[in-house]
Amino acid sequence: MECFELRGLEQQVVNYGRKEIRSQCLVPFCSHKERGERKTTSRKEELIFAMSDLEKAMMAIIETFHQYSGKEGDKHKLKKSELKELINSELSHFLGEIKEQETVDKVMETLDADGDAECDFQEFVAFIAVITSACHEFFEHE
Ligand SMILES: [Ca+2]
Ligand SMILES: [Ca+2]
Repeated sequence: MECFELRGLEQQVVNYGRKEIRSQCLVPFCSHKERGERKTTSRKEELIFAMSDLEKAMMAIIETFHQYSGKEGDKHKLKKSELKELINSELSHFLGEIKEQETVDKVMETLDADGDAECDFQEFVAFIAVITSACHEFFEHE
């Protein structure tokens, strides 16, 4: 299948995260039963249907980022309020709830590698990698 070719796949995935997934009504995240009942009608749907759990998790990272980054200001960057909302809504089991503005400031300062006072996707992925690594340590020693 040509959509599995490595060349251009990265861009396809990025485009997916930005535009397509919203209109796909979260097909990759629905249950196996629902998916089984759904007829694949397009190449994009076939790709989503064929994705592994790891690939779906990667798509979830992209989708989640854009769900919050698109709320205010630059649609491709998280400002502090968007970052806070994302952490409190999507990472509460791993990070707990952020209440103090001071904590938000500190988190942004830590994540903001290029110093523009916002968190872009690359900075966000680095953040997810750090949390995932910490979870790995934690669950390894459980
Ligand atoms: Ca934004
Ligand atoms: Ca930044």
